[in-house]
Amino acid sequence: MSQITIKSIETIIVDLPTIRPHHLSMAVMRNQSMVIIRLFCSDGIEGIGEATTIGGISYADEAPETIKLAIDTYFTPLLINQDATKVNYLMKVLDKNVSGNNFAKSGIETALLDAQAKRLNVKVSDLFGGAITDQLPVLWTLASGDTEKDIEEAKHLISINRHNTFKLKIGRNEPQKDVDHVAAIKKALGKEIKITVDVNQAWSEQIAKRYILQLQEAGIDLIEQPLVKSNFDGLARLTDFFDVPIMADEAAATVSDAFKLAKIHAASVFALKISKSGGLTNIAKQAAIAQGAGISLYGGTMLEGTIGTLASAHIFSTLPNLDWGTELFGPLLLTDDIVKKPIEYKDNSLVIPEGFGLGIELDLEKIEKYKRK
Ligand code: MUC
Ligand code: MG
Repeated sequence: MSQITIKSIETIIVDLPTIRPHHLSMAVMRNQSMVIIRLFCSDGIEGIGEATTIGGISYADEAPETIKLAIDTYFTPLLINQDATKVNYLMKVLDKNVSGNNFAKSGIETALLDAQAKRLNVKVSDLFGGAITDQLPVLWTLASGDTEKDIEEAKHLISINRHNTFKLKIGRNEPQKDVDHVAAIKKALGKEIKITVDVNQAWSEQIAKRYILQLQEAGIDLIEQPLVKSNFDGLARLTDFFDVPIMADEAAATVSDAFKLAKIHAASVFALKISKSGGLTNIAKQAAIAQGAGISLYGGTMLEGTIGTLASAHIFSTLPNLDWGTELFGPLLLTDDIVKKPIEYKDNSLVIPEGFGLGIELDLEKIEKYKRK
């Protein structure tokens, strides 16, 4: 059989408005910019991928424009005419020749896996031993910037059975103001509703000690990334000190971060994201480290659209220790979609579609409409 090769790679920046402003400690999002990757192979199969970050270059050290440039200028010449079926080999070539750029690598690996799974008539999750479940629990982030609006939003989502767990983004205001905001929402929604908070690295260790105590007393279920991502020892001290579980997000980016954090038990939970880790295969490796260390898992998002969200869902669906569910709500934060059939969300969960590969088809008219000119 003649070799199946990669013929061309197209990258498209798509800008989609959000349904409301989304307030994080480092940025306020009013739209989301996604790099969509179309990888065309000699057997006529197209693999689709997505590389997306948050708030331009404020969240991570890659931005939509640098992701597109890195793929077009540096990744593509390394991949063209190579065997499209050798995903691990191609990722090794990229790792050897490209330093960092994990978001871009994740988008390319997604496209390669989508193509390979379609070629074999299986789902992407089947390439990792198969899904344990076809439905993943999904929380919603309340981040309108206004306490009353957040309460109203949560009550509505609870009433239509779309979400029963909420994450609050804090770290943008004075700590006491943020903690009062969280406590007011917890009180309004009641004991049954789980609330987590994401500080996105905004606190020093001393501030964290003082205010996590208040959050714990208010009944908050999980504290995400209170300290700067490089402070692994500080995170370990907080994990040891508090009853409320501490989750590493920005700190737990790569496989080697997972190993170093696990070694000192710096967190009780890891937030996994395909973008930070450089792809789905690395998520499986991080998950194995966590499992060995008795650390729970949470399926994180970089607020990707449907493609990145489903790529994440496929790998998360194979993990036995996804104790904290997921936050794969990215497409619901956007006013429109660029695939023919949007993801179904029901019973506080995301339903992974039937169909080979990721199980989606691009809507090329929508891509044309939202494509950055
Ligand atoms: C983050 O740091 O977790 C995930 C959900 C959300 O609202 O923001 C992201 C980023
Ligand atoms: Mg986070």
